[in-house]
Amino acid sequence: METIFSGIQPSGIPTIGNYIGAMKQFIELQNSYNCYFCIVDEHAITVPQDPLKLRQQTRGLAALYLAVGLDPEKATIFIQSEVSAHAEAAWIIQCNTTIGELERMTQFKDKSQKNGRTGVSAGLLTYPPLMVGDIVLYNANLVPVGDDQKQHLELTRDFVERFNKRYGQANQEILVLPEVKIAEQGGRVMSLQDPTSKMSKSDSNAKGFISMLEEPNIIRKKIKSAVTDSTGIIEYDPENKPGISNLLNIFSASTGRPVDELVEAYAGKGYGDFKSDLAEAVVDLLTPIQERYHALLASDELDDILDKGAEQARLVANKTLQRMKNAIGLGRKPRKRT
Ligand code: ATP
Ligand code: LTN
Repeated sequence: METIFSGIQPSGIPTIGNYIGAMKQFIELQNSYNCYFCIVDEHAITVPQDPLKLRQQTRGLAALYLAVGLDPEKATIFIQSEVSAHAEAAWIIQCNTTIGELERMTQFKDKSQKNGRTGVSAGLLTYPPLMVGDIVLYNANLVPVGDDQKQHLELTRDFVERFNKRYGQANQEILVLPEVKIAEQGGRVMSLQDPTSKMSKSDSNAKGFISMLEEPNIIRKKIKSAVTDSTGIIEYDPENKPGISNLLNIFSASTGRPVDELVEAYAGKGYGDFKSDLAEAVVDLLTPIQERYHALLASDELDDILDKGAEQARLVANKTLQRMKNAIGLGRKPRKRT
């Protein structure tokens, strides 16, 4: 069975963008792959976080993983900082990655442009190696992510090829070369207020995103005020009509109804009707998830699952880390495993 790894940062409450682009794929894939789904809290601290809130969001994200339908019997669910191999591997990877490669990452360019290069943490620049570590430690073959992570996956593949070439013995690869897997539809859910930029949980304008824990009335309000255009015609044309096309994508991903079918069903109808049906579809999608989420947060079950998950993750991650250390000559002598 092939292996999958993916992670979400507890840097806020996940949005329907995270659900459609990432979590929805996780649920489908857990039946046919050996899966590791991580709450990547070490990634979240590349920007300042309030300690209390970070803890709540970390536990909350774990509860959401379960609430959307991830099954701890099928997938290993764990918190990144509870497996120390991640931070160790990231150091080795940083030392085998150039500053030039990291400075080319669009996510770094965007985030550092907003705050000025000297005002952002060094971690914001060196965070892709931490992500590379996440993936290689579990020997992942496939990484399901949203469209915005493509470039980081390319960096991961470049790293693996370079590392294997530099340190591998003849025909013996140290690390597995992973492939990216982008959702066929909904790999890039756009902001409701600016449909040319990605929906983001850390957007300062809360009207731009719908969080997965949003109350029904707020969901209705946000969808009602979503930016569209003045033509009033419901058609799928992301280039010229990004607003309505984004709403069509969200509608389709929330209900499983193909975009074409929705376009046909709403032919001749106005944006008002469309938006109110879409709002109900999103409410129907999120309500049962929210109910399960609240029940899980109040139970002991969650911590037991995460303890077990970290234990399982450590076993695999430590083995790979030891393989990396052995290959590059760290320590007095090669060891079999820790
Ligand atoms: P932030 O918005 O705080 O910068 P983020 O939501 O982009 O963070 P993560 O929480 O790490 O970052 O994202 C987790 C997963 O969700 C990744 O696979 C990412 O590609 C995906 N994702 C995030 N936003 C979207 C979106 N708008 N559409 C589709 N997928 C998304
Ligand atoms: N960098 C990603 C989150 C992330 C991830 C990973 C995704 C961290 N480690 C490993 C897939 C695999 C982000 O910012 N969205």
